[in-house]
Amino acid sequence: SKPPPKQIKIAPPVTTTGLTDVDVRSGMQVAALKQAVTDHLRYSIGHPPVATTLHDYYYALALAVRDRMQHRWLNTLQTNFDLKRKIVCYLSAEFLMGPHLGNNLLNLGIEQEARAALAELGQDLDIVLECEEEPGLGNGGLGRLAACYLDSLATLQRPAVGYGIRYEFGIFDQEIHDGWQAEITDKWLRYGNPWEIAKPEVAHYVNWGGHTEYYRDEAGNDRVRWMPYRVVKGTAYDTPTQGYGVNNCNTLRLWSAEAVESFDFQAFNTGDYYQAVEDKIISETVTKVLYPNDEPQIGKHLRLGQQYFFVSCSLQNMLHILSLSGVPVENFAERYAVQLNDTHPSIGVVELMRLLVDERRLDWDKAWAITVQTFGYTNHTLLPEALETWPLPMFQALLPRHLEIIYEINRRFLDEVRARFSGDEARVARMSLIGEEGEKCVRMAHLAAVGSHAINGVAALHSDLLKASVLKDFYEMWPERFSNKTNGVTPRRFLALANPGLRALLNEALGEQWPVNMEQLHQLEAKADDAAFRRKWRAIKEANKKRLADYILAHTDIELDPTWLFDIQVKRIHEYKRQHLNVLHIVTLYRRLKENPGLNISPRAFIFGGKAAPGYFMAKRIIKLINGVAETINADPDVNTRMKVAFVPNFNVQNAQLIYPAADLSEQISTAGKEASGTGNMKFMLNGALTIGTLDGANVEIREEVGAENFFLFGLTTEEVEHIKREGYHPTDCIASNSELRTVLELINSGYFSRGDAEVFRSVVNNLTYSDPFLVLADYAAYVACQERVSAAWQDKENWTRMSILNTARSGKFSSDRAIREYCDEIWNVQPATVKL
Ligand code: T68
Repeated sequence: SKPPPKQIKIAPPVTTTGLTDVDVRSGMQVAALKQAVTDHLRYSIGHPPVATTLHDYYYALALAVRDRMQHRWLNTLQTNFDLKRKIVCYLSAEFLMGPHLGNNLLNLGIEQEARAALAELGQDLDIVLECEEEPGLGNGGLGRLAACYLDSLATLQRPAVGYGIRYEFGIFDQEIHDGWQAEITDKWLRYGNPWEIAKPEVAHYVNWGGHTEYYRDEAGNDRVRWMPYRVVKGTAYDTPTQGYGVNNCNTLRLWSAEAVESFDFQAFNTGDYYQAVEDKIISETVTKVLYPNDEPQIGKHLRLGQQYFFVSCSLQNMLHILSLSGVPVENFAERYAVQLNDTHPSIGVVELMRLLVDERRLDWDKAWAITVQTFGYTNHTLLPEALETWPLPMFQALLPRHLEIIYEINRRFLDEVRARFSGDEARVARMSLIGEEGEKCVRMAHLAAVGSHAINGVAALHSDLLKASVLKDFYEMWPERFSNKTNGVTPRRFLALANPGLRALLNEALGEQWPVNMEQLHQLEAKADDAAFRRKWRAIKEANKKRLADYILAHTDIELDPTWLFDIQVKRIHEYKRQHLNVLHIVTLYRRLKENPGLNISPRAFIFGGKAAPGYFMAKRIIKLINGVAETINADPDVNTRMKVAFVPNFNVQNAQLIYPAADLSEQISTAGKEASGTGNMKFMLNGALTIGTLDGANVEIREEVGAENFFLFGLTTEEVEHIKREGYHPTDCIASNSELRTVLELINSGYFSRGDAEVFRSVVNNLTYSDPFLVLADYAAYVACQERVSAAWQDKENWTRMSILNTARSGKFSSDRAIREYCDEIWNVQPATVKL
């Protein structure tokens, strides 16, 4: 046998700049970053100088930044393993992360260094940042909330994994053609994704279809075996998520579906090559595309398949890691807190039972205790059309074993209901996991409620309504399970990153801790009375408005004056959000100006943005209406020196960061009781916009925080809405009693805003006239009157600025850090773990 090799010490290679390789991978100074970018340009990308593009610089800097996070990420994983801490697993079908590069530079604290390093290479960081294709793996509020929560979890040093789906195509890109929305597939992976790390060795197998068989095991127990029709493989792609000002770097783990090779081989061997290829295509379809519907549920087979796919991969992954750590499966709930982001992952309740009972052979009661202790459920909507149910035959065909388990959960659960409320069979039918009126279905909200120890709404009003309506019976059964967790947004991305001007002023006034201690913003209240401070505040707002005006000009050819009041409504287009109420006010103002050219109004830019679900007829007409009104008004010299309208195409996280900081007025005008919380309302407030809004969702709490005198309130309350609906609502009465409203509707109906075509908006006007499900006309007069108060208030610049400052000063509650602390303390029981380098 040979002697052991002599230990040789290898000196770290030194580059021409005198830096070591270690510096190039992890150094935070300008020289190290510059060398890292050059190295990545050469070794990771490898274009000759003549072919090097701006995008290459983006990619190289992204890789350099990822190297710096990698270091922190590995230490976080090791620390969590060593400390054996409980981990939050946030299950969400959507994560709307937005561009990574700017945020990661901010959270690592190396923006200036990166800017200088690029400058030395002849590049401008701001232009390089624009090269990033944002991962739009979500529809709107729900997906963005998940992203804000990941930011806060890492920043608050809580061990956490976000589990979701790596859609090959995210939310469609919106283009506006002749005023109509056109949908373009989002090929976000086209030029590669420097932020993800593929983990081909981290893979789990997911079954579909087939049937179940009963057998007796060696110990003589009756057991069930699932004989699937198809198996799909899920592979992990990890994106490190860096906390702000800490070393903690958590994981976003997204699953991608692939064909199982052995299946291909089988077909190969039998000579059926085409069958094998077809199987591969079917398997890969599972994670192909994000469903672009936000509220109404879409009962599609593939959607249920996506949900089960990512949830099964995630739970298998948790069990696998648990056993690697040598922790017995009985302790699952002590090590994992699993949160269901709406009902989309609620099949997890059943899947965990299957994994524990069928595969780990735990007895039912033990498994059920673990399951309920593990899960928490967040509800995001009360709209009946949005509540998820799956037709029984579809469910049975895809998940035959799960249906059996649901029947057993339901049998035991309904026994409990009968024991508590004996003789109340109506209640039993209402609460059942299976809906039996009409076509039989599985009720996912009931499943989530029964399988979770904690159930929460996303704003105080919404949590109350949840207990009084959709989950009333469940509240009566288990009041202790219910709580409120008002949403929050990350002040890092939506204030520090989006509004660098305001960041600098806040740093100067408060020091640099406010992004992680938003209560400090209260110290601004004293500054609201300081005229010099107000001047600075106004200058920042106006620069932000100029920045947005430039963007809008470049993308729409509409020129806006940054000295005007910027009145902004950006969010998904939905009847309950009432963009058309906003339009009715605009047309009202237009007519008033035409009738009375001398009218003294505050000049305003009305700005809209938002996507409509591709199949949502009314929402698409509303986009066309906004653009039609914009075209007419912007071209009319009688009014266009005092009002203009713009629709910003393709509202997404990237342009949102330009939009929120530029707002004077935030439109939050949903029908009371319909918007669960809203989070855009919070992003506007953070950036010093005043709100015009109804008493809906988190508006209620925003108004409480900022004070009634700094909020423009209008409209029916939830109780009034319900009362009117009960009594029978007749929108024609509103029209009959308001001649101005009648004229406005007639003008829209006449084709005035559609180049004479009186057909285009007939459906919108008819809907409002004869049905108006969201009480647009009932709130019209109050809204217009409230807008007059806004106009008057804008005339007093100094007082408007005071109110603007107070909005920012009192926005601390709406930091996602506050929300995440509440989840950690009251639902998850997860403690911080400090990560050292
Ligand atoms: C939103 N919901 C709520 N849903 O509407 C909003 N739905 O009030 C709240 O602030 C936000 O959630 C966060 O709590 C959504 O965004 C969806 O996007 C969605 C997607 C697929 C299916 C159903």
